[in-house]
Amino acid sequence: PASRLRVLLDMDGVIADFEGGFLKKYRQRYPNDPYISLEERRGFWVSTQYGELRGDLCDKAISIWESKNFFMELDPIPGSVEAVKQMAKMKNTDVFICTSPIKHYAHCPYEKYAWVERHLGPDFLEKVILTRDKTIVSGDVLIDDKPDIFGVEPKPSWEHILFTACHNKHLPASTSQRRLLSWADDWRGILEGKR
Ligand code: BVP
Repeated sequence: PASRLRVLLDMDGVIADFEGGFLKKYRQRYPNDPYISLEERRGFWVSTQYGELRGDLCDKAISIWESKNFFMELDPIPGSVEAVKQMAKMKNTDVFICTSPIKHYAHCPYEKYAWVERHLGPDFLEKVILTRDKTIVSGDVLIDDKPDIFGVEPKPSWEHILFTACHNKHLPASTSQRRLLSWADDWRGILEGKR
């Protein structure tokens, strides 16, 4: 029997534009405070870099993604919706969205489901995995923009494909980590290579 390929897709930074949504709402809410352009972003944690810019900006950054409608109103990453829908229609392929909600749970988990329903359709609600530890989820590939993904499982079953984002594009080419540069890049080739 042909074995199926299981693909895990991160949400923020891979299918939903967390960085762009953050910067837009941060500048609207704090127009008189300094900000970090997407070109200047370094490191996965937005809050850390804002805290380094000025101490009080860490909490101000956090206030943005803890606000109602932040996750709901994120734009899709260019090409993501079409790619995910095409991927899910491929033969012998199971696609899941594997995303870590923030610990301030008032809005984020609900809005992530609502975003998936709105942009990918109600059938995709079956495919949502909310977890703070992706290492315990099994799969063949995990496409994620976070460079370091750790948890209780020291040997996750998936190969991590690093999705290029403003905060990771300057990292030195790693021998162990392959990249997907964008949704215009050859994601089909990566999947075929894993079968
Ligand atoms: O829900 C997102 C946003 C949040 O962490 C989660 C990352 O999930 P994955 O992309 O790994 O699935 N988040 C939180 C902070 C700071 C918290 Br204090 C941040 O700087 N960046 C960030 O993405």
